[in-house]
Amino acid sequence: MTRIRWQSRKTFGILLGVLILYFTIRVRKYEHKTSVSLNVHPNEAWEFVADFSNMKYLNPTITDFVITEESGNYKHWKYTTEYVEKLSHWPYLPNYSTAHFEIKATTNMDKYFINSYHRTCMFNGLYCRSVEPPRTEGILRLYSMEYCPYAQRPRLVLKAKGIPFETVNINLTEKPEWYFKIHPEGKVPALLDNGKITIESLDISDYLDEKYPQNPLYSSDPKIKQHEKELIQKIAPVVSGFYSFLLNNQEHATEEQISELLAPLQPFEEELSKKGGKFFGGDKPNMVDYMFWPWAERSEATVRKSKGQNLLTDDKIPNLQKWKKAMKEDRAVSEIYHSPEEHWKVFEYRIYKTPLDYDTL
Ligand SMILES: N[C@@H](CCC(=O)N[C@@H](CS)C(=O)NCC(=O)O)C(=O)O
Repeated sequence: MTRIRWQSRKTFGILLGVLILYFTIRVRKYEHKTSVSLNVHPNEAWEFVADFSNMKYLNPTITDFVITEESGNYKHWKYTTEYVEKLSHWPYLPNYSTAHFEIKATTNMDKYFINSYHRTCMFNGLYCRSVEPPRTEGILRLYSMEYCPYAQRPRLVLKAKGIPFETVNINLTEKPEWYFKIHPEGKVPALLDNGKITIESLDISDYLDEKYPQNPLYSSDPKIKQHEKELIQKIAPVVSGFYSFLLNNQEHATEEQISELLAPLQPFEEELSKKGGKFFGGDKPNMVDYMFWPWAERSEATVRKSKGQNLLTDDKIPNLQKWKKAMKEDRAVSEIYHSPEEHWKVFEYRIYKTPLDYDTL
């Protein structure tokens, strides 16, 4: 082969590669933000755009679809659809896509906005890429995971303060790529407030308490507030003692492990005894109560781990045990409470790799 022929083959190969790459990347993820203005009554316009079968007229490459979820009202409609399309520039293999559609009317309902976010599975469904569900304007979004104790903290704060919010649960065993733009390590929780992202459970909780004045969760006295913040810092050693016992493979706790578990609880036991109240916040839970609660809720799982050996008996931490009972009655706590059996299934999965389906827990 002459040098010139070899060179042109190489150039052709590179060009072909670039073209394939371009089409592959181009069709993987796309987002439509369309504003439609139709010369008909707003209700008719709404009915047109809210019905995915009409999307086939707007996008003739769609060959089949099914609606898997829908919710909302005439002003704001959301639905999820799974559809098959043969893209005009690559019609040889069908693409399987999931799309979240959102149709929103302007205040005087003369215009409708359609936002759609798609997850396209290319090459006959061999390769998929997920796309974040559509955001709702003006509503806080919490990226969470139902059984994550850290995410439970801001969820408790949101509930306790009655702040409306939407939740996007993240699959932490198969993190979606788009989530790394929200949290660089792909951890939950994260809060999105009108484009502003806050991470770390404590920072999110403090941010919410500062921004929403209803039911303040810290004392208005700076000295007491400082003390409350210091107490919150003492939760970390409780958490590490808890996990070092729970996530090891032994069945029975040694005396050393029991004291490791109990020692960091002492400042909290003493605080409750000094206060003489039901909660760290006195007669109602405050930030200390809510930041501490997720691990108290999980503490009964230690009984299952140690095959019935109760490590945290009433005589060792009488005030904390009373506090736990009172906390279970709190509205915010009870709304998102999970039983020790459920928590134990999650821990079993982490310790023994027992198969687990979070959706059916
Ligand atoms: N310091 C963080 C901890 C958050 C955290 O560790 N979250 C866990 C779930 S409970 C997580 O996202 N794990 C996934 C990972 O570490 O990749 C906070 O307080 O928000």
